[in-house]
Amino acid sequence: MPLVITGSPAGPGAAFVIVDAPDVPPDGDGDGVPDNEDACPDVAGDRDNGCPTPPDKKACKDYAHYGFESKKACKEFLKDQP
Ligand SMILES: [Ca+2]
Repeated sequence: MPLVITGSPAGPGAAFVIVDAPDVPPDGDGDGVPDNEDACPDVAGDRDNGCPTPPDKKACKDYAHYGFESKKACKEFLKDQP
């Protein structure tokens, strides 16, 4: 848990107060999915796992970029999309 040292409200010369900072997990790509839960921590994504939705079946050539184990898994995901 990170610690933040803040100045004492009592003013200069008073003891410092150490408080716990809110424990916000890092989100390197800024997509709102914390890195420890993000299957694509380096790519901002719109899916629940933090990975982007492939625009079409051709994009499944780069299946790993979209967080899939295989091209097949990518295509099956797209099949279920509206
Ligand atoms: Ca991500």
